[in-house]
Amino acid sequence: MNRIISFATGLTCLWGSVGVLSAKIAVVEDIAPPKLINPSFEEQGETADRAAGWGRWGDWFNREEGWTPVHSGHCILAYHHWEIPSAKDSGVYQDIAGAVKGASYTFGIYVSVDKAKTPIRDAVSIEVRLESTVDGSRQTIASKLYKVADLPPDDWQKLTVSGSANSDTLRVLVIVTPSPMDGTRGGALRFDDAFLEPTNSITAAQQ
Ligand SMILES: [Ca+2]
Repeated sequence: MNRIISFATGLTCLWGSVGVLSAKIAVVEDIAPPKLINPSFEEQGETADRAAGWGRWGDWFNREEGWTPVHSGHCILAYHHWEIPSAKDSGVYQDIAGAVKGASYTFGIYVSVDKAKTPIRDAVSIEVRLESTVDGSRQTIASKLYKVADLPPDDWQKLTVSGSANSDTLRVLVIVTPSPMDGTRGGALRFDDAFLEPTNSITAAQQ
């Protein structure tokens, strides 16, 4: 008798777990996914060389209205590698609220490389990164490094990184590491059309 009761109780727990799981999936699907502000860099920030909604650090990572080609609109973010004075990195970022903890997100951006005359003068790498803030501290939840040498010249390439949020906050980042050799840097990087999507929706759309 006890065994029957125990089996019945276990079955109830099992179905209860399935119900909770279904409810969690439904909640993730029902919440509007967080979106980036100004993903095509068309809107200027405090000054014309800054993109509204985006923070930055380091040198020469500017919003440009006159550069071509663009991926869409008429503005891009441009990294002026030939003008970089030191080996310090430069980056741009945006903070997003309304993520679902535990859900996977994909951040991406398009890049077009204006190559230097010789490869040794090119920037070294582009990192795309996702962070979450937990207990007041930022944590890297996913990072992907693209070597500039591996990217073709003057052709838009999609860079992506996917990771699960550790809280309801996300920070998306693009970080460029320049050539270490002062006085020899060349070329530039053009960035346009950043995006942030639930990873599952991207996978489904590609099927
Ligand atoms: Ca644009």
